[in-house]
Amino acid sequence: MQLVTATKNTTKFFKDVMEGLRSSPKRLDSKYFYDDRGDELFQQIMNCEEYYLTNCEMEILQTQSAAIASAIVKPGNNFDVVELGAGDCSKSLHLLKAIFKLDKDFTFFPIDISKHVIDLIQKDLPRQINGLNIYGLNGEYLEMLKKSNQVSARRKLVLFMGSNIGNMNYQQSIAFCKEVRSCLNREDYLLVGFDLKKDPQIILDAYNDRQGATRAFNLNLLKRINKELNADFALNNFKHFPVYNPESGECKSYLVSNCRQRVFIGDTEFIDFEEYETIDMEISSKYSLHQTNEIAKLSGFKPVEYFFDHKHWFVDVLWKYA
Ligand code: AVI
Repeated sequence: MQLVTATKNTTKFFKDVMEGLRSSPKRLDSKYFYDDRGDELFQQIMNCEEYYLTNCEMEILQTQSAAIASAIVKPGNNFDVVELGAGDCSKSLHLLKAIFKLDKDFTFFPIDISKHVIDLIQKDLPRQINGLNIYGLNGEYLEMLKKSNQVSARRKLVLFMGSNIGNMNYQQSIAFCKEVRSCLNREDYLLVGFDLKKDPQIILDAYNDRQGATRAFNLNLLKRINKELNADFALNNFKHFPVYNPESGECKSYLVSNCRQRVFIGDTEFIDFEEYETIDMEISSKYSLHQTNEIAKLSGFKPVEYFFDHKHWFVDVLWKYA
């Protein structure tokens, strides 16, 4: 059974990679960044001085979790917490603790694309919150959110933090939030973490850290393709190149081919690159507060409370099903 799943996942990975590299302009899906090494590199990014997002949101959760919890917990009206893209849970831990103080009965459903991450959460989180019910779900956000509905019919708080929504463009984020809403009910909430527009240089630096962690994170996807799909990307032939457009709020990471080259993927398939041809690796969208309200409205939610860090660089907004 496990073998069947592994083959299916590899086939999907292969299909997505080939489709992305055969399109013009070339692209790869950033959800594939997160193999075991990718998870490690993302941890390194989060510890980089330039990557302010984690610290901003951590400050919000450390200082305002009690307020978030009290907006949601209603005596006698049980609910569960679902986290889309749970990662290491270091931020949500503060909120989970605050909720647990008010209501010990809820189940936490962490959802993550990385199996490694879900295994770690299931092992470590009970040590931090003794008695917490955890039901880990490894897979794609929406598929697993639907699965959580099959497991429990309770009211829900869905967490979509860490600016994960930024890894979509504006239209995609609306479509995604609509899909999330279609899995929810009238009394449900969504807590969304948005990285806000700010000095463009600060944003660009966050995706071009001096340590080279973000560069390694991007190149690691080529390494992963080499390893899992038997490809022969020469990593030195690609340059990490992030750009930020302060008008659209889109920060995009590219890998740029240094030379004309042919890359084999498996024994028979190959992809040709022109000199300076790009691979679009990732989008990290930044928003004004007004735009976050528009996304809420257009996807069927009503913003009920805003939680900012002290610099107002980041916001976790509590939306209610409307
Ligand atoms: C996960 N996501 C919100 C991160 C971001 O900021 O877009 C991923 C990342 N990519 C490069 N650095 C961090």
